[in-house]
Amino acid sequence: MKFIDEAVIHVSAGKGGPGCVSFRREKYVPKGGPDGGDGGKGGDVIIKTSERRRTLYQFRYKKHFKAANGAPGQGKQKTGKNGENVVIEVPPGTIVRDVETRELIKDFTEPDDAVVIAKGGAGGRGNRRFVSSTNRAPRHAQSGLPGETHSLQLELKLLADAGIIGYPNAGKSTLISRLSSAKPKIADYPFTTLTPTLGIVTPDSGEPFAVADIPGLIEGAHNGAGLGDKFLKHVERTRMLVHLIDAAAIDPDDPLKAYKAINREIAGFRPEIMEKPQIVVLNKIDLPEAQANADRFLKHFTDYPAMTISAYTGRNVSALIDRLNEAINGLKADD
Ligand SMILES: Nc1nc2c(ncn2[C@@H]2O[C@H](COP(=O)(O)OP(=O)(O)OP(=O)(O)O)[C@@H](O)[C@H]2O)c(=O)[nH]1
Ligand SMILES: [Mg+2]
Repeated sequence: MKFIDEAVIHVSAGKGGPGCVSFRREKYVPKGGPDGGDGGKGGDVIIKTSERRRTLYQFRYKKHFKAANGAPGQGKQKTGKNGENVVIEVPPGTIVRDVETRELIKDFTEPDDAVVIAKGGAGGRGNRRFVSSTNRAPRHAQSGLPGETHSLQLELKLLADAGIIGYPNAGKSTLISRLSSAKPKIADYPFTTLTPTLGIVTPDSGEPFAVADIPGLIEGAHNGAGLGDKFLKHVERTRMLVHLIDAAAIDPDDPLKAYKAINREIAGFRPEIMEKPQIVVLNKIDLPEAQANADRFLKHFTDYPAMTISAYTGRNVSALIDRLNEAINGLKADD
């Protein structure tokens, strides 16, 4: 099961600055020699990996990247300034291809990797470079060379930063449709979602992150019940978990029953998963009885941070985004 994030960007490196035609002017030297400097080199476009980036979401709005042109050469043999480079940050794991030929340009596997993806044009030579035995006062200079331009296809296999687990019908798909622009099917019966849905969440501050809805967990899942352990593997690859619980369906006599059952399934599949950070979210708080049930649940609950929301009305959902954002940012890069 792979989620692919994609973007097309257009990069152009800077043009080289033109060389300069100039002659020395000095007192008492009526005919100074040529002293026109070279143009500066155009800036490069560089792509580098950064652990700060987790998705290609940034390229939804910014698709064009242009490095600065080199400055013209000047008299007194002064070379023009080089154009400034543009550095584009992508998450490790990003693959760069030529849009037209599909040719692989670079597979960024390393966390600190940088490649010049479009080279700036060389600056033109100034007139002093054209002095020869037959031409001591050349009156021409070169113009700068154009920079490279490319249209690039970026691809990234996305891993979800947070996985939403919980019983069928808990509201996982509803929540992901609230958190992101994903539009999974939502319905009032179990096993509506048959494959994980990924949504990109854009918090008020900081990097977007990816949340996946993990379908099909029920009692006995790790032994094959329901959709079985098909998607438990997916849980393993997320960095943290959101355990979503239908607060209206909490058993008043045994409020933690459903919660514990899901945890048993996960622990039965792979106990290490329980060591991942988790936020317990009691959903459907808008329904009658839900608040009273939630109070019963939360009364003695200390396993993980917990909160109540309504994915349906949106109540407290932005607080959940803040908490997820904080938790994910607090994780080390290799978690
Ligand atoms: N009142 C209320 N209903 C909700 C809330 N969240 C989800 N629902 C409803 O609960 C039902 C199930 O929601 P889904 O989002 O499909 O649940 P799911 O966890 O994705 O279910 P599966 O895909 O079957 O595992 C739908 O009828 C939703 O409209 C909520 O906060 N309040
Ligand atoms: Mg669903």
